[in-house]
Amino acid sequence: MLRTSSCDRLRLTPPCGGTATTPRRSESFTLSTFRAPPKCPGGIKKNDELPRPLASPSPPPSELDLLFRGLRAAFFRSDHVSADHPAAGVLAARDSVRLRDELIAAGQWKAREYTRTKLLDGDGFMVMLLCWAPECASPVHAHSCAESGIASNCFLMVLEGSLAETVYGEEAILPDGQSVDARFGRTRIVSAGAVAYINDSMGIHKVANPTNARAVSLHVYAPGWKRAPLFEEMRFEEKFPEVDAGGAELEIDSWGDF
Ligand code: CSS
Ligand code: FE2
Repeated sequence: MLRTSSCDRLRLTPPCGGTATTPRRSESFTLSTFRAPPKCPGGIKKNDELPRPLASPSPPPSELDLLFRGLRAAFFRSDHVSADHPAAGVLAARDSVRLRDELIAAGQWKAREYTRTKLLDGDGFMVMLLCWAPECASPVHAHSCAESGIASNCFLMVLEGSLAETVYGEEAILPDGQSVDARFGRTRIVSAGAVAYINDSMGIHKVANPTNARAVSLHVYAPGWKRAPLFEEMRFEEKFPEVDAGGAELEIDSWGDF
């Protein structure tokens, strides 16, 4: 006759949905391996299924994750960058409102200036967040790196507010090669959600926030650069209310305090 201990009695209680089994002698007193049956508040009928552990759903990727993944894939596919590069489609497919919400805390703000925050140093590209105080402007600049001479491309997506982009073609560049005639500038407004693109073969540009509200933009430079060549804007007649810029050469690690 088998001696019954309290342990045996526990083990002989059917676990939720399970059936009682006669313990084999070798394991019947093995306290260290005993596991209490799960609690079954509603009572368990014989053939009920054991409750399945809840699957923990992985959170959906952030808009920024999707952007970074898309850009990595786009630049892996092609390093021949133009307005039609797959990166343009990747940017256009992203939700600018969600991106803005995810990124706004990363931005830096300075009165009457714009700031740059590097978000990603990718392979063949760089992503920056630019925060534009009301009424500030970049200098007129090209997108080849002044240090390496390597031509870069700029995709710009406005996430908040709107920006005015003024493009200068070759005809605007004055004989000194370092200044432009402001009268030749073509300005357009880039509103939240819109994407603009430029490279040096299309012209050089300046970007401004001429409004009295702040603006935020996301820039993809391909490839990244260290210092951009600057041009002085010569005003021979007043065409627009002046939101002017000048100053030192534009360096990637400094803010646009022009
Ligand atoms: N490249 C400019 C902004 S307009 S593309 C800058 O970083 O200051
Ligand atoms: Fe630019």
